[in-house]
Order: sequence, then C-alpha cells, then structure tokens
Amino acid sequence: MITLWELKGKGERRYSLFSWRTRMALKHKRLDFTTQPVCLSDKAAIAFSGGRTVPIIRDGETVVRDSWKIAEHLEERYRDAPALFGGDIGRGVSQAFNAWVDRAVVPAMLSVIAADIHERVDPADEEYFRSSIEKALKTSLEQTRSERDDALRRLGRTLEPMQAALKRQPCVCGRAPAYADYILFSVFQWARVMSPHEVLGPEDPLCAWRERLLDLFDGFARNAPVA
Ligand SMILES: N[C@@H](CCC(=O)N[C@@H](CS)C(=O)NCC(=O)O)C(=O)O
Repeated sequence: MITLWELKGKGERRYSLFSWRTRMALKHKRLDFTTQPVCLSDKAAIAFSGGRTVPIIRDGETVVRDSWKIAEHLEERYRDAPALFGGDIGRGVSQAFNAWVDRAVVPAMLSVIAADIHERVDPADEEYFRSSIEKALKTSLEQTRSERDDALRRLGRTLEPMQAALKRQPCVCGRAPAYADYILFSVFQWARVMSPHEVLGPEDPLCAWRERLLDLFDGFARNAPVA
C-alpha cells in the first residue's frame, strides 16, 4: 500500500496542486493508496522526507518527494500498468511541459485565486500562507482580490496555446489522458477545490477537456470536496 502526504484545507479539502498530479498518476496506474493530510506550516510532520514540500509518497521502503520524481518512480516501478509518459520521448516532452505549467500557468492562476485559497486553508496555516504568498506575489491578498479581473485576463492569455491544442486533439497527450494532462489539470483542480469562482468560459475547449478529466476513474476528482 502506498501512502501520500498532501495538504489539508478546511472541510476535508485536499488542495495541494502538485499532490493532485500524484493522485491522478496513482489512479492512472490503478494503485491503491491512503493519504496523510498535513498542514502547510507543519514541517515536522514531513521532516522524514528530508524536504519541506508535499507531495511525498512512501511506497514500501521507498520515500519519494516531488511530484515529478514520484511520476518517474511510478512509471519505473509499475511498468505493466498504463503508461504515464509513453517512452523516453514522452517523458522528455512531459518534463518540458511540467516546467512550462509550473512557471507560467501556476503563477497566473495563483494571482486569480490566492485570496480564495487563504479563506479555505487550515486555520493553523492562515498566517503562514498569507506571508509566503504576499512575499511571492509582492502584493497583499486584498490587492489580488481587487485586481482579479486583470489576473483572469492574464491567465486566459497564458492558456491560449492550450486552447489551440485542445481544438485539434481531445487531450494534452493526444487521444487519451496521461501524465501531461494531469500536470495541467492539477492547476484547475486547485482552483476548483479552493475557489468558488469559475475560471473557464463554457465555450473554452479547456472546459470540455476538464470535464473529461473530472469524469476519469469514476469521477475521482469530481467527487473531491470543493469550495
Ligand atoms: N516541485 C515540487 C513543488 C511542491 C510544492 O511546492 N508543494 C507545496 C504545496 S502544493 C508545498 O508543499 N509548499 C510548502 C511551503 O510552501 O512551505 C513538486 O512538484 O512536488
């Protein structure tokens, strides 16, 4: 049995976007797992991993931290289960896509939903979250709320390449979803779990794609507690 350490928010919300990549990868590989929800500020709870971030998994005797390394571990150890990358080229392209999502899409989404996240983190994390996010964004949470419409427009512009791609093929990985889909999906699931606002228009090709991802594994992500 695999154990996944992830963040806990108010009302059983599981809001770590990187952990959503791992959750979807574990389901894709048809692996059973249990979760260990932890607070963002509780570094003692995850000190065993040698780092300060989740996701972390324990798979038998092996501890792996970092969503990308976890995906590589699962692909390597569970070769007979459905592929996350589809070979070396797929692994390389997925890693490049991971970097683009982390550096372009995640910050664009954070500016849209930061204040909503703050309202839904565990009460023990409110101060920690505010100070780290205000430092990262170089502005106050209140200011992000008042500039939300601009942030939403910036997010839309950042996502244009994916809108074009998803007009041509149903998934990021082509015909069927795999790890690169989960990389992008994690950002929308983060918003879905922590913000009451919709970030996609109904006509957006990303909207239909997100619905397909929400349906996977008997509605695994759809049935998660949300804002
Ligand atoms: N590159 C890492 C990033 C992990 C990460 O930043 N996780 C966040 C939660 S989504 C975290 O644990 N942050 C700890 C902190 O801000 O103190 C990965 O892909 O796993």
